Amino acid sequence: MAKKPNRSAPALPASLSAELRGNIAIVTLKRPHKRNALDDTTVLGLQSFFAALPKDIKAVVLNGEGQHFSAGLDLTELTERNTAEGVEHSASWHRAFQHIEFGKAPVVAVLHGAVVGGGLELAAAAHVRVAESSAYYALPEGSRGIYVGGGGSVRLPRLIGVARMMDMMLTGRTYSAEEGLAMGLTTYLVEAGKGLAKGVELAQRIAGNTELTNFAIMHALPRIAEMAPGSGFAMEALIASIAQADPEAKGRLKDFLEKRAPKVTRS
Ligand code: 1HE
Repeated sequence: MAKKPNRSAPALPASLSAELRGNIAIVTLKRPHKRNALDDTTVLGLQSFFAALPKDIKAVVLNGEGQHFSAGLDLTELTERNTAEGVEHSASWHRAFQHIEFGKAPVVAVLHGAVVGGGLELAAAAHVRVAESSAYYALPEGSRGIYVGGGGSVRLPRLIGVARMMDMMLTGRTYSAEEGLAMGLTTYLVEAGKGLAKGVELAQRIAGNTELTNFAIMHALPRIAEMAPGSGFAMEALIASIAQADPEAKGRLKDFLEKRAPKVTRS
């Protein structure tokens, strides 16, 4: 285990690093020699980190060292598993990625190079995806004789639809960062080398929201989106009323009405 980054962040394996910068954390996949392929240690490390985020961290940036964000599952670990072990392995990814998607703070993934297989599943668990122009998306599982196991069947169809995911898996089709914009994989497209700065800028903006609003957006919105309209409207009304009763929200609304808060402008 590597030493702790600082403050009260959990200890991480050598394949991950974390920097705590004010109220945001920057987590980096650090296996560039293996193209940031996700082995069990790294997946468990991600789970530990996101499960025990220091209390004052309000947003996280997730990126990868080297030429690629992630080559997906570490295929060397796959060969020895029997069926029961395979189920547990997939479940371990589900647990880890749940801590990202439904954790304590929104996550901005910064993508470049290969974002493939389990790497794309990891990116799909983030809340915002910044893609440098070099990024490309693929699901090579079909050609490898395997199947997504990191929650891809659940998360990716919500982003790109079942038909597109089927095509990616069946034919091995790849999409560029730019094509990903129209599809919903890329949230922001930036030039090569500009991803981390953009990711940090967005994370800082997210960290400036109230905790209650960020919680509602992360935890309630995806669930409400799946509800039947009747239940969804009722749930939305309840959450809206809880949010606006927060003294922090009241203060912010007052600030706007008394001309202390910025207007919404198109920059
Ligand atoms: C790996 C892996 C890996 C690289 N597992 N070792 N993922 C894939 O099918 C993608 C497989 N990887 C690639 O297609 C390419 O490596 C890349 C396009 C990502 C990068 O190419 P390149 O030319 O920069 O690197 P490389 O020479 O292919 O790889 C460098 C080393 O990383 C090499 O090891 P070395 O010991 O020969 O130096 C590679 O073997 C190693 N490497 N990718 C293990 N994935 C929860 S289920 C999810 C299911 C999936 O994710 S399936 C998709 C798996």
